[in-house]
Amino acid sequence: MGVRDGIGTPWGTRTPYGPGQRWPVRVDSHLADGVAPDEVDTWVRTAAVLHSNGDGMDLAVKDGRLVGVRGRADDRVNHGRLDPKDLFGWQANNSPDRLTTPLVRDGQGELVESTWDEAMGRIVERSKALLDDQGPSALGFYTSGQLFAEEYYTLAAIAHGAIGTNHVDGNTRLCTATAAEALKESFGCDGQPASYSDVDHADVIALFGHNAAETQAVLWSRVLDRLAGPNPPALLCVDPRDTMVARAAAIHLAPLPGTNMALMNGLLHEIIEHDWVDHDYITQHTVGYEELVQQVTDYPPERVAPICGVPAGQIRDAARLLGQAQRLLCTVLQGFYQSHQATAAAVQVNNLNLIRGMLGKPGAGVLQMNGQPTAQNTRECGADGDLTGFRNWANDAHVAELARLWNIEQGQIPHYAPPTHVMQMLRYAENGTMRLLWVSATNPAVSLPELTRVRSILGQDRLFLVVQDAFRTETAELADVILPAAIWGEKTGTFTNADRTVHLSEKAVDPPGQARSDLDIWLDYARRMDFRDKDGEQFPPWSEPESAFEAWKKASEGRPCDYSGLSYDKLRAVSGVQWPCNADNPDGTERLYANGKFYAQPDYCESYGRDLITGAPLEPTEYRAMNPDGKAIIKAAEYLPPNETATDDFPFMLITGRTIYHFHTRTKTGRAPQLHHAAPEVWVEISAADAEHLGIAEGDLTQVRTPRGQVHARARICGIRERVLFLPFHYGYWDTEDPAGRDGHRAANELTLTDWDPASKQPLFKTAAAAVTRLTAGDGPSPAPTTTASAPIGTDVPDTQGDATTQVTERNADPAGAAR
Ligand SMILES: Nc1nc2c(c(=O)[nH]1)N[C@H]1C(S)=C(S)[C@@H](COP(=O)(O)OP(=O)(O)OC[C@H]3O[C@@H](n4cnc5c(=O)[nH]c(N)nc54)[C@H](O)[C@@H]3O)O[C@H]1N2
Ligand SMILES: Nc1nc2c(c(=O)[nH]1)N[C@H]1C(S)=C(S)[C@@H](COP(=O)(O)OP(=O)(O)OC[C@H]3O[C@@H](n4cnc5c(=O)[nH]c(N)nc54)[C@H](O)[C@@H]3O)O[C@H]1N2
Ligand SMILES: [Mo]
Repeated sequence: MGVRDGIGTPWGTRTPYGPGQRWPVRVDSHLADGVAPDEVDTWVRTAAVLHSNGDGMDLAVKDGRLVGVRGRADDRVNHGRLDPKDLFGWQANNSPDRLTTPLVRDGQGELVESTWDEAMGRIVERSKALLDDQGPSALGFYTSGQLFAEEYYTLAAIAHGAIGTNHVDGNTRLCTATAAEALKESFGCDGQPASYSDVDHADVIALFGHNAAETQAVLWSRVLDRLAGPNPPALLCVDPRDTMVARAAAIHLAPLPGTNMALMNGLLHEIIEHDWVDHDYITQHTVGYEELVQQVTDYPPERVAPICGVPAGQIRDAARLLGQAQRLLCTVLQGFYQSHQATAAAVQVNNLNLIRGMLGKPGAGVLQMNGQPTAQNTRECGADGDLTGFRNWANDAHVAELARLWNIEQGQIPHYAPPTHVMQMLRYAENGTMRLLWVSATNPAVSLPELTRVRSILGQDRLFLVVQDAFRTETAELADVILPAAIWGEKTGTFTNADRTVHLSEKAVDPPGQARSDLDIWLDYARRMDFRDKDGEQFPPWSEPESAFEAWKKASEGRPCDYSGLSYDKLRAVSGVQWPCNADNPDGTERLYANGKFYAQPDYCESYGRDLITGAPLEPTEYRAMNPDGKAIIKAAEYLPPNETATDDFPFMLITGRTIYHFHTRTKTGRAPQLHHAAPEVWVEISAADAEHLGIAEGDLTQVRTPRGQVHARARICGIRERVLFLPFHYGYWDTEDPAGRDGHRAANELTLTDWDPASKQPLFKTAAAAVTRLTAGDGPSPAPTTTASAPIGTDVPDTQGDATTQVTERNADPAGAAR
């Protein structure tokens, strides 16, 4: 047993292990000051909700309140470990800032406390009027990657089924739309091929635009433990910043933002040229290889090097590492998904594993990572522009099946076009065809691009905005009705992490005041709207979490994301089960495609795919002709320069992203003192050469500008590549004096642009041209953490560390009781 500073040492003590060995257990726990372990009344089962890793954990409850957390030793994902956000973030549940009653606008336009009857009454009245006057398309729903499967399935049934609007999306559009799209393009269907346990076997792990050290900190601990053990894997890092991943890597490629596609074509060029290719696998299990060979002929390293700003020799070295790997695990995340040519580039990582035959066996596979804890469920349940159960909106038989399941007319489920993506929904709200927008568990007034525009659209009088949240966010300030939500720890439901692991999260404490679960709120809405199925029965027919889960199981049966073999009781007995879990796979499924069979048959696939450059959907007949036998699809694409590139006025490329201590718009982590103090304010990362050139010193206040706006941030001089700036996007305005905040000069999305990937429709948060100038001298170093990618180059910056309240207990458990 040991004690560590949970802030200063975020990855904890190493527990080294070798290839093929079981990752040792290390149970992390943290209890509120003054609470001893034997004073805890109950420990309640859940998993982490401040990232997609799905770390199994228990919540400590005392006197009806949360008082701490402990990792689960028997959990297949984390083997007991927890990251800083999980160790301290639960305190937000207890915050005095929680919403406890509904709020509505009074005659003066002020938000005032109200009752559920009044608030729901207003929503129902407006919904009915709009349905009568304009029809279902006047209503839109914008949800999250942070609710439970039961809740998404309910929303999907209400929105797609009962109401029949096509305007349903999740913030997963900003997050993992490209993951889903890339998987559909290559494998015909969403679903991660690989498993986290592949880290235990891989000899090469390649991270593409994925700062796992900060964003999946426990997964990173697993990698660090492999690196500390015998026969460690070699890492490849592709990221313009000097992240902890980059520092641990054998090879670090730092491409200019927006050039991933060129780099991938260069790597594939080398791999094909050296014939590091599994021809048998390609012949038996794929279509499209010849086009890839043709396409990448034009991308020798010498051509790619100046585009990416990466030396040709480094590209060759990286290709050799990838090409000669015996067990290659690749992960991809926002450095690809939110960058230029997102889907096209992410698909090339799938191609890499396909042509190397690196799929479905221990240590070999692809993780098109998720970000949010429950993003996988938004997609599976169909709350985001996918159809429930990975059904294909362009396949009438799939729509008919869904209509039978819901016992409604097929024509009621809109499928004339792909479901509307959120950027398009904004446009409909802007031009007035969408009049009611119901936002749940997301904060678009901070997280969507080009905030001036977002605020003006959401703030319009003619748009009836409903915001369902636990806190009075920047978005809530614009609402007509605010509904107080119960959150994680206060309600029961299931969710699924990035490697298909399903966890049950049980209610530990009551929600504050009158707050209610999202499930209860939507079912209440359905009853008040009096939605009925074909037989006049109330719809949806379920009434609480477990019956919703049973209904979802039926909807998923026979589909790739098959939950039919799961139950709440099973999830109480086993800590984490990977789907598909059904009669054939009662214990779940570790890896997809182990047999070289894909979910890509024309009658079964989730999508017929799109043109990677234009985004145009393929016709069913085109797909059938291309891939009659349902093999994996190798899709090639050319590199195109970004739409916005550096100019004389805006000579930098601006990227945005995360730090380990905060989650998104900080509604939770900003209210945990330990996390707040570790990274209290926005900063901007700049290279030493650029800083010197511009006369900027560590801690100076700067202005970062793009054609959309400006942000004021203190400079952190660090290892980012030259001509690139990085801003964390966590800092909105709720905790500033002025709710419009520093005259609107703090949130990174003041600067980002209204543009998205043609295939996945994911906005580009990581490719924009910007300028930076010094405003005033600093009075000390910038508030950026020193433990992470923002580590300073100078040594006179004090280390980021915790205090008496950040102690974390580590216990190395006896292997007998250990995780599988
Ligand atoms: N601590 C923490 N963890 C989180 C979250 C959080 O808010 N905080 N959020 C969760 C969610 S929802 C998500 S989606 C994930 C995101 O997890 P990540 O994708 O790992 O995080 P980001 O910081 O958004 O971006 C990753 C990296 O992309 C690099 N990058 C930027 N532009 C480019 C480019 O053009 N090419 C390449 N190759 N790289 C580029 C950046 O330098 C950055 O280091 O994290 C999840 N985990
Ligand atoms: N510039 C830039 N912008 C980005 C990104 C970036 O890298 N750069 N990343 C994008 C990505 S990947 C993501 S995922 C988004 C995240 O962006 P958002 O989703 O807007 O961020 P969050 O702060 O997580 O907002 C979630 C909200 O849900 C509330 N909430 C939590 N649990 C519950 C619940 O159970 N019920 C209800 N009703 N509410 C709940 C929280 O209080 C919070 O207000 O940001 C995107 N925006
Ligand atoms: Mo995300």
